[in-house]
Amino acid sequence: MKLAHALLQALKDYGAGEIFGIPGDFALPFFRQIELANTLPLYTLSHEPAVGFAADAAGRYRSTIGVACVTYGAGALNMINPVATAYAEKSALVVISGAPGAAERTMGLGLHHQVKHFDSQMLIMREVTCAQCVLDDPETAADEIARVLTAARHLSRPVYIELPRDMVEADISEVPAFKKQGKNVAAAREAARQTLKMLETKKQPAMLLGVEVRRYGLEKKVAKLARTLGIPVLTTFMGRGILAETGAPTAGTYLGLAGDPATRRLVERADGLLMLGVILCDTNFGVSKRQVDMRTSVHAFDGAVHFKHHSYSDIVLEAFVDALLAGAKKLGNAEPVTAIYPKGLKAADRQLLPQDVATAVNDHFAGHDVMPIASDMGDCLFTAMDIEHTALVAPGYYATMGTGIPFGLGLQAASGKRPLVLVGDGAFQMTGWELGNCRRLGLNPIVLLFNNTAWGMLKAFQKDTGYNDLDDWHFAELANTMGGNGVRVSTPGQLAQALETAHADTSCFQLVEIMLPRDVFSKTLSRFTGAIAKKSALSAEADT
Ligand code: S1T
Repeated sequence: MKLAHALLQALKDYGAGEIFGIPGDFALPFFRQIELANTLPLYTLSHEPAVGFAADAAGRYRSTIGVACVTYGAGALNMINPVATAYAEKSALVVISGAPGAAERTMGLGLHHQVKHFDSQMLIMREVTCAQCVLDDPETAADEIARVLTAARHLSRPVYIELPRDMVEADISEVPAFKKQGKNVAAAREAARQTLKMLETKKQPAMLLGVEVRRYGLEKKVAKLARTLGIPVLTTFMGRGILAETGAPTAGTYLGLAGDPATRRLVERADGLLMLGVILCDTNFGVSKRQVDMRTSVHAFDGAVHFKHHSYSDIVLEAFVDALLAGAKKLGNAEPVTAIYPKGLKAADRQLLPQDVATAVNDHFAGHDVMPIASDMGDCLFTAMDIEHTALVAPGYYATMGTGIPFGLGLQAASGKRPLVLVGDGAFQMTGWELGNCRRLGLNPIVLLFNNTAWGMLKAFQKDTGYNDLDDWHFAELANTMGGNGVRVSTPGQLAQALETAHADTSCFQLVEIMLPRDVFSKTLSRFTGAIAKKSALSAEADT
């Protein structure tokens, strides 16, 4: 069969639900086949960073692969940041790039979009992906596609497929079907037995969940495990939103000194901590008051289970969770600990503050269905920690801006659910314009734009700086020209009304521009920056 059709069918069989992309002459032949074959819907956007973020979000939501398709050079290299985000945050993003054909490589001329040499792009992509291939041989193409897509699913990391434009209609064999990772059941059982034995002896055990629980589609199983064990269940900052769609109660998100003290103590005072799929990084543990004691923790991550001072390698997370489920029994006697979120915003006629946005959203969710949330980096993400626990896609570790709107578009394309998007004015300046594609693509997110006319999070770190101030772009007034509705609000009453109006109008995207003071931040961000400042002061003192 034609290589293009074999590749498209394989993408679908390995879990993709759509393709995001921007064509270019090196990719035109493949885009033509995408349209003719109609195996997967194609969403074209305006700038490749958004293509990568949207595809990543779609894969995260589905716990499978997301697919981004771009042209050689200018397109693919424009997408390095989203691919790096996917790598750091363990997301199975598949990048397909058009490339020069064999004849063009022997013309003896430098080609447009080429960098140093023909393989420059592959060399750059190697650094931000876990597997790569060039489909330049019909004999090996099918197995190469299977190898790379399997790596994406097994390792939950991005992969790179380079497709020379003269190979799109080459005749190749069918791509071998996806095979789930082999399970080292005996090792998983032994690790689970030891884990449960340890937890049974503890007075204050707890469970901390990270992104791999979502990436490998294990939320239902982990929710059942949580209910059986009957111990407090929390998520990391990056893992926020995990279990939300299972209805299992969670005790909130562990944010160290940036979070609620009672929540913090559940993790830091746990004498037995079971960490599933948790990335050990600074945004998850950087502002801990008391470092997690790895001697009394079990950490299952990246295909291994680390137990006190030894590790079980080659244990896939699902096998470990299955083994825990098989042997689990109730450990705690206490009722499950459920986090409480602020509600009841008074419609007073006063300046809005970041905290009010979370309360207003919780009030709105109380009267309507909870919405999945896509968030950008900035105080909007810290504010999200006070919003009801719901499915959340956010750059909680790699922490890049520009994700919010594209994440929202990818989330809605994959889920069919209308998302709530949280974005600051600085990040909106980067990729907010992708909203202009909503009418053509049939998407209608509700966007809450935190407009403090500044790179506010940086001002929280450096208060007396002028270079972090931005102009007021009056974003709400631009919404209509982009095919949506926009409104600017400055008081709690106006915000509550704007949420109701936005919810009622499903005809197009709704942009609610929330005017906030430049130097007032959410409680969580204030505590986060305060904790960072205290830690750096302490380490500076220690050095003297
Ligand atoms: N560029 C990109 C692509 N990502 C980044 N994270 C940064 C720069 C650095 C950076 C932050 S937070 C921040 C910047 C520039 C300001 C965000 O401003 P805005 O979107 O308006 O949100 P808010 O005002 O709520 O902060 C992180 C710390 O590295």
